[in-house]
Amino acid sequence: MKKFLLLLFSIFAVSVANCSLRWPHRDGDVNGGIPCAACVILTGLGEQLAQLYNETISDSFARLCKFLPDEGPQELCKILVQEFGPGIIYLIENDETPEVACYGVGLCTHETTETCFLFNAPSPSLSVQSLRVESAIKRAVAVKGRSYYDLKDICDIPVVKKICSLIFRFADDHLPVDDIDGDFFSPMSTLRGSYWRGKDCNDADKNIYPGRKSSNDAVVDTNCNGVFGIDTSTGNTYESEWCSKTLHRGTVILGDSVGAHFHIPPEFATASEFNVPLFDKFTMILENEFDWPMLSAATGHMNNTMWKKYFNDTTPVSSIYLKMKEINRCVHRDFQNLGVNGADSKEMMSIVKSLARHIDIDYPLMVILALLGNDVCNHHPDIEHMTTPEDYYNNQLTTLRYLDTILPPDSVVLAVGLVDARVLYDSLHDRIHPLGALNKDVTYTRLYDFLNCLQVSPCFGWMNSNETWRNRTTERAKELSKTLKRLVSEQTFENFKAYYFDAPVNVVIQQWKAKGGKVWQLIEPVDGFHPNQYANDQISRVFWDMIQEKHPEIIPPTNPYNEQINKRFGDQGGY
Ligand SMILES: *[C@@H]1O[C@H](CO)[C@@H](O)[C@H](O)[C@H]1NC(C)=O
Ligand SMILES: *[C@@H]1O[C@H](CO)[C@@H](O)[C@H](O)[C@H]1NC(C)=O
Ligand SMILES: *[C@@H]1O[C@H](CO)[C@@H](O)[C@H](O)[C@H]1NC(C)=O
Ligand SMILES: *[C@@H]1O[C@H](CO)[C@@H](O)[C@H](O)[C@H]1NC(C)=O
Ligand SMILES: *[C@@H]1O[C@H](CO)[C@@H](O)[C@H](O)[C@H]1NC(C)=O
Ligand SMILES: *[C@@H]1O[C@H](CO)[C@@H](O)[C@H](O)[C@H]1NC(C)=O
Ligand SMILES: [Ca+2]
Ligand SMILES: [Ca+2]
Ligand SMILES: [Ca+2]
Repeated sequence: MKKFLLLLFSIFAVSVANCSLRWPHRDGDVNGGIPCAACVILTGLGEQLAQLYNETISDSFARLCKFLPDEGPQELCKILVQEFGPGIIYLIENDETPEVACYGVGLCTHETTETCFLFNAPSPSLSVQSLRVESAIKRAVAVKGRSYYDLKDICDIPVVKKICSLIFRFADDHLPVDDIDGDFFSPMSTLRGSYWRGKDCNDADKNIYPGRKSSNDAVVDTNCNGVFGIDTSTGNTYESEWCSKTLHRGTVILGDSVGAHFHIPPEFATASEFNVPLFDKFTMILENEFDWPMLSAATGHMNNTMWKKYFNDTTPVSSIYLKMKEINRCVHRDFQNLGVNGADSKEMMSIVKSLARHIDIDYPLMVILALLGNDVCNHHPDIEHMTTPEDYYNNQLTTLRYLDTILPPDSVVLAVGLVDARVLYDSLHDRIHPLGALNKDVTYTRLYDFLNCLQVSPCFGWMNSNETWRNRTTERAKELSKTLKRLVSEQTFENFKAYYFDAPVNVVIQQWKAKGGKVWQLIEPVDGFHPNQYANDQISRVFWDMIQEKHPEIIPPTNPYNEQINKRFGDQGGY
């Protein structure tokens, strides 16, 4: 999944990261890996633009760069076109395919006997194919007069260096980048700021942040929930009158890209939709790691009116956090989304350290621990490399033991099992991917095979045309879910009670099918993998129902003062 994310970075921002981030340092990728995938997809989109605007491929590459935001991404795009353009343009103009052109300039390579194809099928004969590639390499070098840049050093290009360091900063520690007082909460929205964790209402004081226990707040709102001041009719503070008598539980998700709500607007992969305004929020999207936690099933708290062009804006946003706030308005802003793209049980042991909570001075939490599939997805291509039940048990136990050292007493942890993602292939394989919208050439099966050929797929086992693999992946996922259920039943913790839940995604899909819906309607079209906005809304509703039905004791009592709080404090400072 990390690799897949880098692929996106390289495609959309063309803001390619170095190497310590595993790119293009090819650990595991073959045949050119991410640079090859990025080259083929971008060249294919360039070709589509040329077709749409009846222009040369050289003009459409220039057009492509101009769509990107001015700063880094556009510069980098131009540098890459300068470096690789001559060969690619020459080959495309001489009727080669994007794939062959990318082999020609050395971005795709042959580490296996396979040649990786996306838009066009390879020649049926292996030897014809390799002659074609060899000739492309010779011609590309001839037209440039020298061999092509080895992308290994891309972060050494000055304009790229800045982008690289930005990516390193947030890709590794998952903490807000703008956080002056160091309390792990931020007044800024992106870069793990208030879209991810409730906004810091005072970034100059580390004793003021969401979730802090407070029975005072006479003058200052120390927990950023928008409730403060003195009720002159009684002489008491509003916090003590309206908030201190009802159990307060904040909402946290420890999760993966599904928890963080990964979403690439399909327009980004559709040449006919490209225009400058489409990319105007591009920097924000990058700074959010292509995630939309503020619209997610766990911690969503905004509507998508603001991002109309990136979503179907008729789709509602609901979330577990919003339900918790409906019950008790005092929990306003007390949420943290620690979803990390690609996270599995091993990575979670360190991600959990970015949770902001003080065992003595903060309110209890409801923590959702939901790692839905990376333990069976991350590791290609051998079943031996999926997380074993033993490792999974120990990893998850380590995370829970750590939580026990920081969660205030009276917290709860909802441990969620893995999904069965075989539905992805079943419902998508013969559908057309947005990259193929223009010429009806790229099906999901093609895309899956292409990403697997380069070993950069977010999930080798499930996004696979081989049913044996899909079944094996599901088998292991079921074993791991069982393991988690067992763990929760046989371990006890000091400060919280743990509960096991089956993944609500599975239930959402069953219900949708029962209503006559098609599964693809719930899936992100570009990655063909994640639940979309509509599904996120359903997930939060279904999960809430599951909690109410199976363990109603998890849900705190309703605050009888909600209406008064609403009347006096309105939106409580918003988000
Ligand atoms: C890029 O990778 C190389 C080797 O992997 C490393 O020495 C260098 O410091 C990295 N550059 C950045 C900006 O991290
Ligand atoms: C495309 O452009 C070429 C030359 O610029 C012109 O001859 C041709 O008629 C154009 N085709 C279409 C469909 O506009
Ligand atoms: C969406 O949020 C904005 C700002 O918070 C608000 O003004 C608007 O009414 C909301 N739209 C819908 C449809 O709820
Ligand atoms: C948006 O979603 C609604 C219902 O969720 C659906 O009826 C409609 O067709 C969707 N619109 C687009 C453009 O996908
Ligand atoms: C599917 O994968 C399995 C395991 O690698 C392999 O044994 C089998 O031959 C493959 N089936 C097809 C149809 O390629
Ligand atoms: C995969 O699993 C399904 C359902 O469990 C089963 O019907 C099918 O035969 C299995 N296929 C293979 C190749 O194992
Ligand atoms: Ca802060
Ligand atoms: Ca603060
Ligand atoms: Ca307060």
